[in-house]
Amino acid sequence: MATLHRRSAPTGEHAALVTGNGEMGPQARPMPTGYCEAPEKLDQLLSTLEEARGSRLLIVIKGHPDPDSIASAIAQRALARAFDISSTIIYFDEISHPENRALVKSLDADLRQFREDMNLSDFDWMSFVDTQTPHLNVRIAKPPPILTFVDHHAVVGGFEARFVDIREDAGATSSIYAEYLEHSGIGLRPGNVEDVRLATALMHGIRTDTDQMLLAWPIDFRAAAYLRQFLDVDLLRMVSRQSIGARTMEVIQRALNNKVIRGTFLMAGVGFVREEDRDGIGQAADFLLRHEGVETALAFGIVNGDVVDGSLRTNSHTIDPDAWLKALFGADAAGRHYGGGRRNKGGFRIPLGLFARCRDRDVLWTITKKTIEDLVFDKIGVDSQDED
Ligand SMILES: [Mn+2]
Repeated sequence: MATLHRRSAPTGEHAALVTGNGEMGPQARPMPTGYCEAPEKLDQLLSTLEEARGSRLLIVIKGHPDPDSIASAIAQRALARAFDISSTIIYFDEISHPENRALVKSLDADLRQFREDMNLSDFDWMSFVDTQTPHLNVRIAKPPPILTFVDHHAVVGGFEARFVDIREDAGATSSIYAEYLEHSGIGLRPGNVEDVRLATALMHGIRTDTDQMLLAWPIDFRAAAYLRQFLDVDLLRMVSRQSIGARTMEVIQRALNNKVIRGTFLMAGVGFVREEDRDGIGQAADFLLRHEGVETALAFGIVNGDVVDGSLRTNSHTIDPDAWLKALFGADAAGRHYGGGRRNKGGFRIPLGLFARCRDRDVLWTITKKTIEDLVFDKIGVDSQDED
């Protein structure tokens, strides 16, 4: 009679790994997942960091910090630290999403928001993580040269950096950083509180950017396999709890009320939205994409009274959000595109300029809504006058 042997008990194992206070159970030992997608990139990165040994590094998060950019920045700091490089992580736009504020707080991540009295020229180098372009949002006399640029978005324009790693077949920048950590020998240490937090942040970044692994690529699964052994599952559960704030709920409600569906395309103008609630537009697009028969959802509004802000989500095989939004909205005089994105999602921001001074908000919204709807419906080839 055959006997079934289990390698380990299916229950209780989770508890044996890492508990909330970072203590390790008896089975914890880093487990190699065995495959490095880009060993040559890793070698280049390590020699680039070696060249910068002992220097001062400014790690830049552009746009509103999100889980992927936050985790990637912390990982970049950890890698740099192994070369005695001291790093400061800086961001410019508010951390608008309550979950992301909770994340930064529970990671004790020491991110600094840019202030006028900071002298960015004091740094020897800059690193950009999870950002499509390597430009600072502020003008400074002498921007430090770029040491590293790591991203998973399609690149925009040319630039110079010592090390560039752009992988469009990665669901998250966090996955690329997990690969560096796993195969560099710098790696994460089981039970080390800071490393456990970093692993948890990277996992959260990957899950967020891949729609909870639904849109994950091989590198994302490999990263998750590596990170799994270091995770603080309680912390991960806490930071990924999906509560929706009252004001976001209101934006979603307006999107539902105003939705217009043409074929498989859904558009929803949400009117005026406060700067701190702008993430509600993206969440509205996420939600509306679940509408039966809809393949692409676009939600937009006027944020802060002066910029048209929109989010596109798609399951369509024929719409590439990055190319689609760039072609639709074009670029400003300096050649910067109003929109961009990656495989399944994208966004755009169009300043209203002089029109932001229009005193009649209803008129301003009507013009904005009409313009965006006409442009989009022209592009997808339907008449916006058609009724549902
Ligand atoms: Mn990302």
